[in-house]
Amino acid sequence: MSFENSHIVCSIMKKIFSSMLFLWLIFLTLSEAGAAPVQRPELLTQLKWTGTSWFGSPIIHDLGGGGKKLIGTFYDVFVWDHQFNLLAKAPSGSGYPHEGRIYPPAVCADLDVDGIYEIVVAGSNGKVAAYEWKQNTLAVKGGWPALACDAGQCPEIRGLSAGDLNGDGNGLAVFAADFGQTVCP
Ligand SMILES: [Ca+2]
Ligand SMILES: [Ca+2]
Repeated sequence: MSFENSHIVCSIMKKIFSSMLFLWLIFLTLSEAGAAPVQRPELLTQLKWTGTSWFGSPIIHDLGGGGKKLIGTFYDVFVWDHQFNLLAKAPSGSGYPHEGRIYPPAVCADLDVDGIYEIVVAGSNGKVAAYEWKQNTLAVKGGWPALACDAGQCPEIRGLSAGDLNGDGNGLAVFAADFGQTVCP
């Protein structure tokens, strides 16, 4: 390699090295900025005898007022107050609005914008139940449970969501999914 070529290669190497150094410094700066101290977790309580938890994340919501509440969906639906006192329970079973395990995360929203919040859960046999939070307890909403069945099959529901389908800001539609297809109750 001639001296001139060697000089060009060296110059390119220097540029690459200085670019990498610059990126590394940006990375270090961002890492430092994002390394704020995190509060140590504190065990507040241990809730027992709820049954197995599947994929229903706990929900913290005021359900329209009266302080924050903790909502748990396992087989039964539980609502605790902020001090973990049980306020209400909606049981699971063939004679109830929902049955079997509650596999997907629940929907917690005011579906029809009437000021009353609903907790929507899905279980076995295609059942999707909406419970209203009224007078400090859970009451099944009129017209529910809905059945999310398709081609005569009513499977366990594995996915649940809600959205304002037509974008008019008024009301949410609930969507349920089983093994690979979306079925609307
Ligand atoms: Ca409502
Ligand atoms: Ca709408």
